[in-house]
Amino acid sequence: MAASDVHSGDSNTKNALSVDKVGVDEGPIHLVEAGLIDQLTGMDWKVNFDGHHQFEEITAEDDPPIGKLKNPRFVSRVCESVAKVVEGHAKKGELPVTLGGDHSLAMGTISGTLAAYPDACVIWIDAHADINTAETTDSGNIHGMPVSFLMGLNGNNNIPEFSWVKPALKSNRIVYIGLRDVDAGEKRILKENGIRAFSMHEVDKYGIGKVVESALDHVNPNRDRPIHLSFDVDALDPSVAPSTGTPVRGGLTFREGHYICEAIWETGCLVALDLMEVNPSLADAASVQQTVAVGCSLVRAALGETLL
Ligand code: EXY
Ligand code: MN
Ligand code: MN
Ligand code: MN
Repeated sequence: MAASDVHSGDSNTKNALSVDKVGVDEGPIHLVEAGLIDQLTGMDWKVNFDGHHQFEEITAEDDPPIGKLKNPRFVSRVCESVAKVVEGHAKKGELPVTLGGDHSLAMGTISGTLAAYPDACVIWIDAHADINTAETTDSGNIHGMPVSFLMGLNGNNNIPEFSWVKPALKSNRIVYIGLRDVDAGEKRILKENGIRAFSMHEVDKYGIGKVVESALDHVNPNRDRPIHLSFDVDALDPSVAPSTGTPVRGGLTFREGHYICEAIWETGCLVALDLMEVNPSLADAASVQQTVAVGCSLVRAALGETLL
């Protein structure tokens, strides 16, 4: 097997502006301490573990909101750095696995993937669409916005702090699975841009097998484009993955989540993987252990672990 590169990062600060998200930076540490690297090595991957990226925090006074955006300078700085790391590994033919951390990091990981593979497509597994713009966001949390930056929906990214983000993601190169908590402004953006999304309604109606096939037919009809899989654990039902910042009931089962990962692996097109939003601070020890174990298991499934 080719080398994979596992690294972790977090675009979240612990300052007073982000108390709603404190703790998500611990997620990657738990995933690694649970033995993820050894598990992948045991699957014959040659793993280069970058370690946990550390970033100098910016104090709240030095990082006031820009418009509604919270912690904009810090989030941007972390994502830009992650973009360079992912691009570098991808260009060496390695498969970058990024453990979050906050899903705002996908602004970095997908920028890196698209710099290395301009024709890549994105499969985004989430309860949320994460496509609010600086205008439509109510919360100001950038983890609800990365797709809008990747698509250049913020006035072509004219917020100077985010001007490094190239609007490289085309609306027909991203597909969602698992949505069930989408803001009104986001629904409008999805419609206006013709973005294909499979909500939990479609998963219930057609079954996960058909949904994944249709999603691939949309973004990768000939199964020849590189795939970036960005998996937010809150796509899973909270009974399966309770330790996450924005749980929404009615989510994917354990097997539906794993099926997605297995089916993407089977295409042979996977070039980058994110596992995001594991937050060990938000639940009791047993729930944390359960969520971390599911997270490791999803990564293994996406990297070719078979059931037989
Ligand atoms: N749509 C809401 C917002 O923009 O604040 C909630 C976003 C939650 C995002 C999580 C990571 O997927
Ligand atoms: Mn988050
Ligand atoms: Mn997300
Ligand atoms: Mn989410």
